[in-house]
Amino acid sequence: MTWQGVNSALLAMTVRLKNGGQLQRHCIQTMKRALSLLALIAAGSAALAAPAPSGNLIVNGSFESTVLKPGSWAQVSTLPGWTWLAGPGTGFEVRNNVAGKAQDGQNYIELDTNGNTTIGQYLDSLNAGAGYALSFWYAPREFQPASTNGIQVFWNGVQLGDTLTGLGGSGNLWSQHQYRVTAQAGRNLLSFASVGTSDSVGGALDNVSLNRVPEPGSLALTLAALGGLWLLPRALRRQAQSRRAAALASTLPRG
Ligand SMILES: [Ca+2]
Ligand SMILES: [Ca+2]
Repeated sequence: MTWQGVNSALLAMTVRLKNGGQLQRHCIQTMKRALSLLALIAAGSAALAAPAPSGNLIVNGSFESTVLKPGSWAQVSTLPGWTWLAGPGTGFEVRNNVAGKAQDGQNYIELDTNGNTTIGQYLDSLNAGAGYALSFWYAPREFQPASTNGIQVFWNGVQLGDTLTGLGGSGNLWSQHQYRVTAQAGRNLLSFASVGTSDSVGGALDNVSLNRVPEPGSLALTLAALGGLWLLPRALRRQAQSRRAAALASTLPRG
């Protein structure tokens, strides 16, 4: 029987028992409340169990698709997942553990290729209005001043946070940066730009990830339903006690 069927049956019972006692009506109301709570639990569980995109949604976020000899670097015209957006030339500078180690895997990229460059990744399958957790790692170029090491990150053309820069030490001194972004309808664009002195040395980027943030409403709904399930037996016991007390009082002689 469907939920609508159960509800209709309960309504019919209520009509038939219209001239019945208060006890019967209490029973019907209690059953309806219990079924409503079960429906709420089912809805919450379905929302929680609904398949949500999982894992890193960025293609080639660690720049490992390019095969390089260890300790070497190269400028390549294409980089899987990524699009050259602006800057001198059209190259991506990929480095395999040279002038500092990668933060993840073997490769990372330097954004000031032959000059300040902007690269990006288009994302066409995000859910409009949904939240996503963006994470990436940045390092200033070793032994270079902050004036040449800046990078900026943009979500759909809007800069996230401040310009990242710093004085480079020995090797890559990686730091993680995280932002919460919201997807717009249709195509979304994550982009990175090198800024500061345009001189072919600059900030490095590695291990870019974007993951769907679970919607808190689904979790809250399920927890509320489970809380109601825990409280239900106590509520039913109290109603039964009230009904027994009322029934006993009705049998006592009136003074
Ligand atoms: Ca990497
Ligand atoms: Ca630079």
